[in-house]
Amino acid sequence: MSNPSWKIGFIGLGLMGRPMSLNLLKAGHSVTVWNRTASRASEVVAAGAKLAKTPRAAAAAADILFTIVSDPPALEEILWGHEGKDDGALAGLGPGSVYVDSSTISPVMARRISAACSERNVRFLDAPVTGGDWGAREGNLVFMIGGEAETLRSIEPVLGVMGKKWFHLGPNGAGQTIKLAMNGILALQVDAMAEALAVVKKAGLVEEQLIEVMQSSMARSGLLDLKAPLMAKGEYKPSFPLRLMHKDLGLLLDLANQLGVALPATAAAREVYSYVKGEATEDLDYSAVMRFWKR
Ligand code: NA7
Repeated sequence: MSNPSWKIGFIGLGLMGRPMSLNLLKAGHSVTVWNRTASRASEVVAAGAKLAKTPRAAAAAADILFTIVSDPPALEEILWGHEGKDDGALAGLGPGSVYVDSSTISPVMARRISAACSERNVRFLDAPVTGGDWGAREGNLVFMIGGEAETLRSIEPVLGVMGKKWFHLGPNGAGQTIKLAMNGILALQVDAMAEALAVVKKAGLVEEQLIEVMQSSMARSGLLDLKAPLMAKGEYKPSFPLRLMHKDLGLLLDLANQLGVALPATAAAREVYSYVKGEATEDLDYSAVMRFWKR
């Protein structure tokens, strides 16, 4: 059970942040939220959260601040604020507080945030998550953590409200590195499934039978369980949006480039994700990569 006397700031109430903050409220924490589109905070405010006027105010109200927003530019705006306004979250964080970012961003940015936090005597963890919106609702997320082990230990009870597992993976940036590597595998797996399903369909066979055979083989996986039947049916309600997977593939390719590692399969898959993203008129799950073949 987490200590309900902790004051928590929570920035970013999207598909992931909304259920995560609701779980913190359910556990009895005092939660102050901020979201760019204030109307999307109404469910969380109705559940007992206070609504801050700026990211800075949400940070100032917190012993522990969480952020989970789309991408590096969004986080940059939230942390450093708008020019001349001094409304960024970093300016609000008090000495001794803990800041946890669960967005998926670059490891380089995670280290830049860590340096900015050190200057303010704030302890920072990069803590991206896996588990999708279902995991966020059920409090079943898995956190991949970079930063000081001691800082992680101090917030474990709070993580336990939103997640079932966390891994300490190294210094700041390590959580993001593992997350990007993992998402590279997921993106390739789904892309490979889409290719195979397209062949089976064109051959006049039943797509679901490929899934059934695979689930009886060494290739069986949870991903196949979740995504393949929806891909066969053409149902792509976002659980992990394709636009975010596309962003992560870009971040992974940048990281590999910095490290001097060639990722030819990832580069090819990103082209397919780019195509589907470019054609989409609605928000889609990343399994909609299937649309490249089912046009
Ligand atoms: P969503 O559902 O797209 O939510 C994104 C959140 O980020 C949402 O709160 C947005 O606010 C916020 N956002 C986006 N751009 C900005 C800018 N420029 N400034 C401030 N806030 C912004 O994403 P998920 O919840 O699925 O995923 C979040 C992260 O976890 C992401 O990094 C994934 O890769 C993993 P809005 O409501 O649109 O005003």
